[in-house]
Amino acid sequence: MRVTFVTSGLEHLGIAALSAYAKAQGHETALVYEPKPFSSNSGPDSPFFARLLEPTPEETAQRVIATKPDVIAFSSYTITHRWSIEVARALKRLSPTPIVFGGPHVSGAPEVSIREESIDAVVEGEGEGALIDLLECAEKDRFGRTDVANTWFRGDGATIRNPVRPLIADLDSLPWLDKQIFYDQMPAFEREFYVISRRGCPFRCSFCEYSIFPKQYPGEKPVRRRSVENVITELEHWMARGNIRKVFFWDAIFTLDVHWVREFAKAYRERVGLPFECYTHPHAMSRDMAEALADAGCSMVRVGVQSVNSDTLAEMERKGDQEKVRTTVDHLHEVGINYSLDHILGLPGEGPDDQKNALRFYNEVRPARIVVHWMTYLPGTTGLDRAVGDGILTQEQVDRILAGDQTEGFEAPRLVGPGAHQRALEEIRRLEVLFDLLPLASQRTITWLLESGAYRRLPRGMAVRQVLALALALAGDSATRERIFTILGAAARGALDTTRRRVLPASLGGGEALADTRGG
Ligand code: B12
Ligand code: SF4
Repeated sequence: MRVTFVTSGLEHLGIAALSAYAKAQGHETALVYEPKPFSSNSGPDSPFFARLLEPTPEETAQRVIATKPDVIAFSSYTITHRWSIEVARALKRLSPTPIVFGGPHVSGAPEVSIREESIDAVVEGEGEGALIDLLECAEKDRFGRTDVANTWFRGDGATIRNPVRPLIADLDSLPWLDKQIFYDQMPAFEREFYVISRRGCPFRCSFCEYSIFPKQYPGEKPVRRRSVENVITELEHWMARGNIRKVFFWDAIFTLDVHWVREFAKAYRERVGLPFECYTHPHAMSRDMAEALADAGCSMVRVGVQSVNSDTLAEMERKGDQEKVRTTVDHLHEVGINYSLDHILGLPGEGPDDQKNALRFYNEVRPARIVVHWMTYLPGTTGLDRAVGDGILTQEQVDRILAGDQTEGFEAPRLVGPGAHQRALEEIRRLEVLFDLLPLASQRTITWLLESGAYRRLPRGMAVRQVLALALALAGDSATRERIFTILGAAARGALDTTRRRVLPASLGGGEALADTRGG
């Protein structure tokens, strides 16, 4: 059987995992990847350029059909779900091939997602086993069975929900990710090698996808990790091609087990030796851990801070406080590792004063970068469940989020009404630029901008933030530069491909001819 995956945005490790697994079980795979650089929330977003230079759902559907799939598979994020549905609808107008959806969005809202007529099956949770079962029971225009574990179907009149199968306990038993499926189309992705050494997270922050876990997998152990040998051998294999400049470990928290990290450090330093970046949590960092990371040659650690207000963190069921962050960055500073801090704006109950406190604190600890997100209410999370009761969202807004319709407005700032809330949000938006500026400006400049109120006169908006991000990349370490160049490279390549497909006849490499060469 041949499964064609359809995705947009950046490299997708879940699809690479599923593709490798399907191939190992004797199936064929193809990928239709649309960079969508101007609307993916991951690069230089612009509705004008998106309309001009990005493919329409119909164009993407044509590319999918050209790969001659037996099953079509989408992986949805909340921000990409609407686009995925539009492509799925265009596909159904062209062909009855079964369409299956998986990924974080539908995992968080399976009962709503399966109501969409263009979707034949929705997979929740870990997808390897379910995908293989679905491939094996795929017939010409339908799935022949509806008892596939992890999978939701539309029955006659009622929704069919199947239980989830146990999580894969031994990650070493899985094949390495099929990275080639992305590199064939976007060679720049190989420069920064994305890898995961573990699945799952022990924590349950209410704004995070992992808060769904106890509901979805009651009684299961969430965190599983590959052996050091398995990870290092994979890296050696890819390094031999000579294209990787840097490695990024996307584990939710890389630093959970100091014994594993020590063993990893020795092997990584001796056999890989490339700079790498990873995530930590303030409750998962110690002096020993920082030393082990330094020993391995770690170039940057991303620290999930999110808020410096202990009450907010407690409210979000997130462990940690300002002191834990301080000791974390002290450890990293002492061993000479750069750190970047993740911060969330618009958390429930937080106003401009909380952001000013955060800025004062960040200005003391002086990170190399601050990654700022607005609070997002994601399907299935405990944060979304509570938002209606707490008066933050209306039921109608929740319904739109679950359906993937509120593709932008599911972020906090666009959800509150007029009045004091609106004024507070305006002020937070003015402060936002200081988070981007902080690593580039001196401590005194930031203090002056913040305490004198001069930050209110700074230019702001997405364009300013993007210019600052570019400036930071150019001024910062080579790792950050690599990421920016990869994203810009994806933007250029995506725009070029769409233009070529529209302008050139098939005989000169446009239209369907291009679609054919890029599938598989
Ligand atoms: C690594 C990572 C990234 C990486 C790589 C993306 C990727 N998916 O590989 C990068 C940096 C590119 C990234 C970007 C973003 N991310 Co991210 N990312 C993660 C992270 C930390 C780990 C994902 C991972 O690699 N898991 C391991 C792989 C093997 O598992 P998986 O992708 O979940 O896939 C498995 C199952 O979900 C399922 N499955 C998935 N798809 C399908 C499809 C089918 C057909 C089937 C059958 C099964 C199936 O089977 C897979 C194998 O078991 C998660 C955290 C989390 N809780 O998962 C967030 C997470 C997925 N990201 C998230 C978000 C919001 C984003 C961004 C939108 C952020 C932003 N604003 O820019 C962007 C989206 C960019 C884009 N459009 O491409 C959210 C998604 C929530 C949601 N409901 O949409 C998560 C859940 C974090 C959170 N906030 O809770 N991310
Ligand atoms: S620690 Fe990070 S990955 Fe784990 S639940 Fe909290 S936000 Fe999610």
